[in-house]
Amino acid sequence: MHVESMSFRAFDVAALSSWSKGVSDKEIYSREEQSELLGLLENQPGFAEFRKRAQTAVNESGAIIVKDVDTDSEPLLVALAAIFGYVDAEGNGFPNRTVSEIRHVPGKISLNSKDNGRFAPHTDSTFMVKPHRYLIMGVVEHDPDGQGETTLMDGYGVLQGLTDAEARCLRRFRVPFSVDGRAESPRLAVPILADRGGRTMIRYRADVIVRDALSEEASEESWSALQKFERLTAEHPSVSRTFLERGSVIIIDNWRVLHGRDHFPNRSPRLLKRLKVKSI
Ligand SMILES: O=C(O)CCC(=O)C(=O)O
Ligand SMILES: [Fe+2]
Repeated sequence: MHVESMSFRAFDVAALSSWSKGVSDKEIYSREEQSELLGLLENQPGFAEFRKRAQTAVNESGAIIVKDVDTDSEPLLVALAAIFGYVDAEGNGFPNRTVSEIRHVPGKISLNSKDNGRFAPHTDSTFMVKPHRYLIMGVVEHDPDGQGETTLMDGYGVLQGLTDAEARCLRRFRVPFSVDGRAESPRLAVPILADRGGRTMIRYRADVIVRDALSEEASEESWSALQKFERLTAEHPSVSRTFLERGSVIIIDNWRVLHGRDHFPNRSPRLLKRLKVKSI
């Protein structure tokens, strides 16, 4: 898939830095704080066009990359994410935060966000009744050896590989997703495909499916539709790879595009900040 990139350099973000001066980064940014931050961007000349172009590109291709962002500033990341809706702390890290860190925490029992292994293409918030609409990740530090590349896959391309009958099955067959893939954790049994606002919403993350709880009563047809979907996401040729450098922010339509990343070394300084946006 093709991912457009745009520069953020045109904007003077001094107003945002002074907003945050004296305020240390917050765990939760309220709605009021989010609109105040977005308001500071809205005052910038040229911002209306930037916003329009960014929204159009995300709606058309499913993802964009914004370059030259001061990713050290959390308020700026919040303002950028707020273009797309309410920036939600629920379901963003443990404990929940408006801005959550993705970095390797050695010795931690592997939840992928705290791990350095390969992360297969997936959507985020699979365990939520209504998964987040957009996912925003800002690169604070990239891996100096160029490892930990980002992979992106257009889910609509994957759907084209399914027959109508298979797609119908996946709209019915309930798949149990748990928060961390463990059978004893809270889980939600939901279909991989759903209709939301006139379009198909895709929900899929292989490593948190509780395989033992997949209904044995499911029809042969449902099983083979799931297997086909899993094979397509594992091998789909439309996967694109991008190395995101420090200062890049990727904005992803989380109902459509699957994202993942490659393995990176143990002591890598790689650090991303993740924000999740609710649909408006
Ligand atoms: O490390 C990355 O690039 C992506 C991490 C990710 O997809 C996640 O934490 O859900
Ligand atoms: Fe993710």
